[in-house]
Amino acid sequence: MAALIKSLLDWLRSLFFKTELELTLVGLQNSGKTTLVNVIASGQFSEDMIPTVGFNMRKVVKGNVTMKLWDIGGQPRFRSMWERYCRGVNAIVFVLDSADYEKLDAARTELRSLLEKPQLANIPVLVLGNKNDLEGAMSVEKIIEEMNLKTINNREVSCYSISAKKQVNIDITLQWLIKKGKGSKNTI
Ligand SMILES: Nc1nc2c(ncn2[C@@H]2O[C@H](COP(=O)(O)OP(=O)(O)OP(=O)(O)O)[C@@H](O)[C@H]2O)c(=O)[nH]1
Ligand SMILES: [Mg+2]
Repeated sequence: MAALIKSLLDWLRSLFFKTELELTLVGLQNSGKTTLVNVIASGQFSEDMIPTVGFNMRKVVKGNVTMKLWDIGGQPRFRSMWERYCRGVNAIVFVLDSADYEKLDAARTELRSLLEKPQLANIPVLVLGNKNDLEGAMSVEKIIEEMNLKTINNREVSCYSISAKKQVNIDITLQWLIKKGKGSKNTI
C-alpha cells in the first residue's frame, strides 16, 4: 500500500514538476560517450562512429526531465577541456571501455587528475564500464578496484557496468542521473 501511494505521489509530482539537469560525459577516446548519448536521445546504436572533435551538446527531453548533455572528445588533445565543461554540472559521467585493458592506466590517471580539480569538488561522479557485451569486459567489482574508486572521498561515486550497444543497464543509469537533478534544479 505504501508503495502504491508513493508511486501515485511520484506520478502527481511528475505532472507539476520539471527536472532539469546538466551532465558532462568524459572518458578516453573510443569508450562510447557519443554512442551513449545517441542511445539516450534516440535509442539508436551505430557501429560507424566519428571521434568527437572538441565537444557536442545534446538536449534530451524525456517526459518531465530535460537533460543537457555535454559530450567531450576523449583524445589527448581534448582532455584539457574536460574540467571547464564539468564545472557546475549535476553529475560527471566518466565512460570507460571495460574491455580495453591497455588504456586502463590512462583512464585511471585521467579520472584522478580531473577529480583533483578544486572547481569540481563535491560533484557526484558516475563511472560507467561500457561495452559489457564484449568478451573479457570487467565486472563492476573489478572496475572499482582497477580505477581505485574506493579511494575517492568527499563526493558521491557510483559505478555501473553497461552496454550502450545492447542497451544494458541504461535504465538504472538514467535513474541515477535523474536523481541528481532533484532538489537543486526543480522548477514548477
Ligand atoms: N561492442 C560495443 N561497442 C560499442 C559500445 N558503445 C560504443 N561502441 C563502439 O565504440 C566505438 C567508439 O564509440 P564512440 O561513441 O565514438 O566513442 P567516444 O567515447 O565518443 O570517442 P571520442 O569521441 O573519440 O572520445 C564505436 O565503434 C562504437 O560503435 C558498446 O556498448 N559495445
Ligand atoms: Mg565521441
